[in-house]
Amino acid sequence: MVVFVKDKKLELPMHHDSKESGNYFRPKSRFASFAGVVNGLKTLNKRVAFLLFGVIGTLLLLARVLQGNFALMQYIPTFLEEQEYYDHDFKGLDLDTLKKYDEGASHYLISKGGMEALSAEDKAAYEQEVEMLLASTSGVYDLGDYNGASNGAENRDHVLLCIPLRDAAPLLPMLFKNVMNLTYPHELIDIAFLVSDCTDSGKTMENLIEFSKELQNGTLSKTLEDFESNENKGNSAEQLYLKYMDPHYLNMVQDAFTPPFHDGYDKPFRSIQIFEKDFGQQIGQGFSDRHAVKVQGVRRKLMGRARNWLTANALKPYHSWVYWRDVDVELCPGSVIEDLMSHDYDVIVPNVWRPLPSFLGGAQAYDLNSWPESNEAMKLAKTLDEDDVIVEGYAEYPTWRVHLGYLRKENGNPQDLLDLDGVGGVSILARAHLFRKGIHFPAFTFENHAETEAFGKMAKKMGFRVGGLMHYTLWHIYEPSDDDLREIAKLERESRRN
Ligand SMILES: Nc1nc2c(ncn2[C@@H]2O[C@H](COP(=O)(O)OP(=O)(O)O)[C@@H](O)[C@H]2O)c(=O)[nH]1
Ligand SMILES: [Mg+2]
Repeated sequence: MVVFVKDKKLELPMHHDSKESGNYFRPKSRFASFAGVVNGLKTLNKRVAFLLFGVIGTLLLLARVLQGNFALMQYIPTFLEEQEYYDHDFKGLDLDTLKKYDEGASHYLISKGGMEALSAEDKAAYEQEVEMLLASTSGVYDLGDYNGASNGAENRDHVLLCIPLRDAAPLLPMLFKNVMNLTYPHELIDIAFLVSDCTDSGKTMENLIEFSKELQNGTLSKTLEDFESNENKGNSAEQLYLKYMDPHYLNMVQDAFTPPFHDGYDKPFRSIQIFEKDFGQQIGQGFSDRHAVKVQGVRRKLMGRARNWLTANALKPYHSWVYWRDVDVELCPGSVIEDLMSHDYDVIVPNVWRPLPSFLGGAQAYDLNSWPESNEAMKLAKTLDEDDVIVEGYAEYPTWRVHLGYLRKENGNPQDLLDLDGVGGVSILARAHLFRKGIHFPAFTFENHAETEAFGKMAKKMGFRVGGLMHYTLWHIYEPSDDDLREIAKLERESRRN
């Protein structure tokens, strides 16, 4: 009954409890790099090593404090207790322990005489190691377990949060604050970014990597404070339009970004992945460039390709839901994922509005891509070429559709839902199994639509429920168009004259 034969003694290697000793999923303190130094000193007296460590640490701390940087003092490393940080592809592997199996280690589990030679504890530890060894190269998933429950947070459903980015460096602080503000348990969210076709000399990527590291370190709040106080210096000319915005809206923004935040605000996410891939997008990312009617078909098909690359690379078998979010959402309830889930739809979107300067009416429906199909649009489609893409909000395409955007009432019931065909992409929650079934964001013309509207139509065609919330509102940022900037300049000149 010898299971393995060990060369030397009847002993198992020390069981390494990843929860007690430094684990590589644990947020590292800024002292992390000293771990290597301490290791190197193992041969010396441990006391000397710790004394050295302590002295160097204290000196560093003093130096930072003297510089007036208190970030270090505010950060207390904590162990991430939630099992979900370590499950599935992040099983608690201890690579040092597993290393010996590279050499084909062998063990006696019982004595040669047939007597139990191992304590129950040793046996359990050994079994855990074997389990770990198996988990390092194999995994089993019952895909029936990941269908997405309407009470996903209680059901411990894993969510993939997908965020496409292009030339988005200035928007990243706002995005990350909104991401931290998500109350869906962070340990259940994997974040996947796709950065494409940037023309900002790598600024989007550089900041994204920096903020992601800080987010996972639990130190992003402080980093953003420092970052923004540097960035905002001398920026007042660009912020001129704020004079013309509704003060009530500006107060809502101020409130949203002022503590106290929810308990899990600074908590790391289960994982962050950043993908980079260019698709040759030529259309500028400025407001007026990207909203010209003639560029819509090309732009939206390219966005479709980008989204498909992102899901194809990031979706894991254990994800039950996928939440798509644009970088340029300014205001969003932190509970948006739970709220959208609670309706038990397969694809669901909120209403998306944007604030406007007072001379343009103060606010407006932004996302016109969420709608139920209309007879007029079906008739219009019949007159178009197979490859033509209908885009909403342009006189060239009179669809007479009812837009989710225009149904919003300020004090309407946020639960009110409308069945939809097309959906906009600013914030989409979809069950992950739709993507597994092949539903995607068409990068070609599908029923005279592309990207997110075609996604909604395709989901509907495959029998899924697609809906939108009429009075549950997310606010897209206001980006002054060329015309708006001219108007603001004119008003400023007039006010100086008076
Ligand atoms: N990866 C990638 N992301 C993009 C591209 N174009 C826009 N985005 C991102 O996709 C989201 C929606 O784009 P945006 O230009 O704001 O769309 P709009 O608000 O409908 O005009 C934002 O998060 C952008 O940063 C692109 O070509 N590739
Ligand atoms: Mg946008």
